[in-house]
Amino acid sequence: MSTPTNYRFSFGPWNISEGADPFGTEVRPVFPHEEKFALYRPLGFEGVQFHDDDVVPGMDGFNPAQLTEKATEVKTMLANNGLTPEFVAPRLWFAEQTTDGAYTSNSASDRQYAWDRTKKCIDIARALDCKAIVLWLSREGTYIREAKDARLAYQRILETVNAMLDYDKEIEIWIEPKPNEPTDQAYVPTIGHAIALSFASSDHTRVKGLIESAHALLAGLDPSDEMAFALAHDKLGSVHLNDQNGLKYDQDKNFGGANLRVAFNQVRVLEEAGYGQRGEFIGLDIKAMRTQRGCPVTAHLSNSRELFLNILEKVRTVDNNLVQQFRDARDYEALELYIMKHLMGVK
Ligand code: XUL
Ligand code: MN
Repeated sequence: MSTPTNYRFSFGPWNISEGADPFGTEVRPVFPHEEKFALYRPLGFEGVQFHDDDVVPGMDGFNPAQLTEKATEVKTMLANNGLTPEFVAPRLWFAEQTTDGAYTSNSASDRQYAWDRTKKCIDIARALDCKAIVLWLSREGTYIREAKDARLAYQRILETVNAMLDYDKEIEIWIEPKPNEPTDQAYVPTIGHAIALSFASSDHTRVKGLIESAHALLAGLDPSDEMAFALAHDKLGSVHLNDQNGLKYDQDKNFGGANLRVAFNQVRVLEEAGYGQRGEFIGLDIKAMRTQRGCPVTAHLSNSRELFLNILEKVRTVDNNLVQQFRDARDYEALELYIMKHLMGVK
C-alpha cells in the first residue's frame, strides 16, 4: 500500500469476539481482553475504544479507590503496548436496572443507578487519562410508544448531558446515535438529534457525535451525509466505520463490504474535511463472521483497515478538476460514469 497516511485507527476489544450471537454460544475459545492489547499495533491500530467494564470488569461491586486502582493498571498496560484510549462508554444495557432504559427509565431508582454508573465511567476514563465519553443510548427508547412520556425522556437525556458536563469540566461527550436495536424506536436516532442536544446543552463545544455507518444506514440515511452534517458544525468526535446490507439487524460488516460506493463517499467526506488532523481516530466497529475459524480472529479488522486505505487511494486520485467541470456543466450522468469507472479502475 503506497498511500502516505496521517490517519490513526482504533477498535474496541469487543470487536475481537468469540462469535456468540442471539442464536448460539461462542464458536471460538475465550480470548481475554488483556491479551488483546498486544494485537493492536501489529494489526496497524493504536487507539483502544472501551466500555467502562472493559476497563474494570465487575465494576458495579467496586468502590471508587478500587475503580481507580484497576483503571490505572489498564493505563499501564496500554502504555506498555504503545496504545491510546480513545473513549470510554458506560455500558447501560446489561444490568437488571437498565431493562427499561437508563436515563429515561420510568423507575427513579433505576435512573439513579444509571447516573451513578455514568459517574463511575467518567472516573474510569479520567484514571486512564481519557477525556472522551461515548453515549450509545442503547435502551433509551420504547417498544411501544405509550410506555413512556417521550418529551420528558428527551428532557431527562439533556439533564444527564448537562450533569455530566458539570461533573467533570474537561470531558467531551460523543453521542453515538442508532435508530433501533435493542429498542424498537430509539430517542436519539440520528446525528441531527445528537447535535440538537449538543446545542441545547450547557456547553455545546464539549458535546459532539460519533457516527457509525451501519447505524446511519439503519435509519435509512447516507452515512457520508450524516458525517458531513456533523463536520459542518465541527461536531464529529469520531466514527465507527463498518457496513450494513439493508434494513435488518445491526450487522457491523467489513467497511465497504456491502456497498463500496457508500464507503468511498464516507472516506471522501472525511478526507475533504481534514478529519483526523486534530488527532481524531478512524474507529472501526466490526463483527467477525461467526463462521471464521481460529483464535483470536482479527482478519476483519486488518482487512477493513486495508480497505479504508485502498479507498483512500481512490479518493486521493480523483481528478477534482474533472469533477468541477462536470458540476459546472451540471452533467451528473458524466460525473457518475467517471466515479464508477474510477472505482472500478477502468480508463
Ligand atoms: C452498538 C454499538 C456499540 C457502541 C459502543 O450498536 O455500536 O458498540 O459503539 O457502546
Ligand atoms: Mn458503534
